[in-house]
Amino acid sequence: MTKSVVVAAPRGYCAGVDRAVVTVEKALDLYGPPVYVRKQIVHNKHVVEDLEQRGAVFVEELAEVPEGATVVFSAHGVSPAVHAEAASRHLKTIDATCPLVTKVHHEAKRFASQGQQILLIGHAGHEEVEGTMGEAPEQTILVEHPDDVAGVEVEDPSRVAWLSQTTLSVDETWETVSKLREKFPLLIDPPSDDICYATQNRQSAVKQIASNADLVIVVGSKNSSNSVRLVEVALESGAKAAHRVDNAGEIDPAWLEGVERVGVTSGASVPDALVQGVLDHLQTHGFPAAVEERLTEENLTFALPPELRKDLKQRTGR
Ligand code: 10G
Ligand code: SF4
Repeated sequence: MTKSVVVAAPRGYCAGVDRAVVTVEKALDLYGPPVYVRKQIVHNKHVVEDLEQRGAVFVEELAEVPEGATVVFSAHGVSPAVHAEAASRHLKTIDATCPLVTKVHHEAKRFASQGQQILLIGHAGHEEVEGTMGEAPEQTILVEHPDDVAGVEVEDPSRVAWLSQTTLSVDETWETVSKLREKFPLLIDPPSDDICYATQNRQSAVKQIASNADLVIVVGSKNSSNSVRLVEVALESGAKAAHRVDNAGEIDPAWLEGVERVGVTSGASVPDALVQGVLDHLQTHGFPAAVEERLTEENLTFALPPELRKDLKQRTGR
C-alpha cells in the first residue's frame, strides 16, 4: 500500500479573517484588556480561546458590555440596529466586518432603496445573515435551500433581486439561483459575486484533491459555515470519506484504517498551525510528509478598520 497525503492550497485564513484577528490583537495592545468582542470574532474555537487568554471578552449581546467600553464587531457583520444600540449606550466601536460582507450590505441597501424585494440565499440564524437581513428586514426573504424555492412568494415578480451569504456552497447556490430564475424570470443579479474569492478558492482546491482521496480531513470549527461546506464539497467531489476536526486530537484512529490517500484542508477561520498539527499526526501514524497541491495564489489584504488606524496613528505619531 503506497500512502500519500495531499494538502490543499489555498486553505486557512482569508484576508477578512486575518484583518479581524489582527484588529482584536492591536486593540488589546492599544487600549489594554478587557476589549469586548460582540460574538466570536471568527468562528474558530482556538482563535477565540487564544484571544480570551490575552484579555478579549466575548459577549453575545451589547447589553453585556459596560457603558462607555470598547467593543469590536465580528468579521461576519452586524445590522444597523446593532450600530444604533452601541451608539445609544455610548460604546466605542471598532467594526471588524469583512469589507466583502460590507459590500453585500451595500447591495442590500441599494436594492431596497430601488423598491426591489431581496431573496437572500443563506442559513437562518447565521450572524452574517442576521446582519445582512437587518439592512432591509421588511424587504428581505431568506431562501435556505434549492428546495425552498417552490414555497417563495413575492409581492411583485418584476421587482426581485437575489443576494447571498459569502460562505455558501458555490454549486448549491447556483442551483438555488437557477430555480429562482425559472420562477421569477426578471430576477436581478448582484453586481458581482457575493460568495467571496476565499470561499470559492477553498472549494475549488478541495475538489481537486478530493476526487482521488480515500479520506479528506477538514480543519475547522463546527459553527464555521465555510469549513462545514468544505466537507460537503469533498464528499460531492468523490472523496470516499470526509470529516471535520477542530484539531489533530479529534482524528478518530478508525478513520485511518485501510486508508491510502489522505487529503487535508482547512476553513477560512483556521490558523495554519492546526493544519500542521494534523499533518504531524498523520506522519506519526505511518503516513509520509504531505505534498501541497496549489490551485491559485491569493494576495488580497485589507487595511485595518479606520477607527483603529486613527488611534494607532495617534499613539505612534505615524
Ligand atoms: O464560515 P463562517 O461564515 O461561519 O465564518 P468563519 O468565521 O468560520 O470564517 C470566516 C468567514 C467569515 C468571517 C464570514 S464572511
Ligand atoms: Fe471576507 Fe470571504 Fe473571509 Fe468572509 S470568508 S471574512 S467574506 S474574505
